[in-house]
Amino acid sequence: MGGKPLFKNKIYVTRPVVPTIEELAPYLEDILGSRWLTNDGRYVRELENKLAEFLGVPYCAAVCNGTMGLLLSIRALGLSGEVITTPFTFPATIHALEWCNITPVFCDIDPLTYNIDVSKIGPLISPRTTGIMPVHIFGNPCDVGEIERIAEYHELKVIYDAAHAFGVEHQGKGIGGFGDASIFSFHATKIFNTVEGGAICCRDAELDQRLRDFRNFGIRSEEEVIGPGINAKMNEIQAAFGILNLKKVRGGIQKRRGLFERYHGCLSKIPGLRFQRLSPGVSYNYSYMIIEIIPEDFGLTRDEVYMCMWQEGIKVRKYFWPLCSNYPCYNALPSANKDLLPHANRISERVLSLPLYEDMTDGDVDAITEVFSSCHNYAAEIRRLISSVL
Ligand code: T4K
Repeated sequence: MGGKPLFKNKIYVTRPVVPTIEELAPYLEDILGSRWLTNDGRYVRELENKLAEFLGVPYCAAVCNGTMGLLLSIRALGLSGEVITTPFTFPATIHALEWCNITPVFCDIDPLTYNIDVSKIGPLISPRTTGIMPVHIFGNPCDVGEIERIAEYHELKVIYDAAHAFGVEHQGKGIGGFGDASIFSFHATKIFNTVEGGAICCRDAELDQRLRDFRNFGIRSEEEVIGPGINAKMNEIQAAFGILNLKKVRGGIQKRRGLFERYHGCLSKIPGLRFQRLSPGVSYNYSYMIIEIIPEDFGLTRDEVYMCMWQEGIKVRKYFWPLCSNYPCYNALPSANKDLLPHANRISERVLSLPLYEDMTDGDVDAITEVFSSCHNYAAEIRRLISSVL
């Protein structure tokens, strides 16, 4: 508001965990010395074994990114026609369907958990439906029990987009163990990263083999190509990065938990702010700090608060706005009708993702929450000022 920004050095919504040069150097020496750089190398194998154990899943195939993980699973499970999914997600979820010539059918979300509203899935099932692709949004597990029941009854496949849910457990079970397949993202912005990368977890040995073939052009052996695969391989340097970062994940989650709880403590005192409701029986990964702003009670809209935050050098993000069903490439679909997606449209206009990462301090959290207090306390003045400059 004309003063100096609170954070001279901007504070981002997230920062990646990285290994030290000293940690990485022996791996690089080995990889460069052996000249085995990719195509099912020993470090990819080692990472996959470690991930399967960490995630508590029978099979885990590493891929070059989460989006390719979605595409491979869709193809390997033979989905076609229509797939029911949530509009409240990152574009990758919906684009993956579109890239496989599948029509996404948008289902509204639960206004408290922000996950797909399982009670609305049934009426969307048509003779063309072959699967459901829910997202454990911000790492919060979907109603996996009910989704399994619906899928079994209607003989549908389930692919979970678990991009945000690395390390999450649902009733003592690793979240990657539900559905026909679950996809994790290991992008730099995730709590576990391999710079870019991802993995597909499943419980079926045959499917796992098919996914592994598909990620390498469909090549099963030098003399056999089993289908139209693609190149979705992770390379050895990414895998080494992952092996090192995996050691830091549990500590990272603990650190994030402290920051998350501090945010909660401070923000819950301010009127007009609401938190995503976490599913019961969940061991959460604290990957995102999401706040919902109720303008009538807070005094400012989400977009007004966003402007204030950016002025203070706090690079909050509007995850996930715009809503996928409102993108020009999807808004003509019958299921994209705003009247059918009231909760998703409202939540998308109200949420903000706040900075949350291991290197943050309690002082950072206190400073950010202080800005929220000021926004609320001086809402009328701020609104006047904003409208005078726009
Ligand atoms: N499904 C879901 C539900 C997903 O959320 C995603 C990805 C996917 C599928 C697909 O998985 P991948 O194919 O990506 O593996 C970011 C990520 O690029 C994206 O992976 C992620 N979701 C999404 C939620 O967040 P942007 O466009 O917000 O990224 P960007 O570049 O604005 O980065 C956000 C902040 O992170 C920056 O302001 C600063 C910090 N940052 C970022 C990078 C790349 C760093 O500090 N260092 C970095 O190297 O999408």
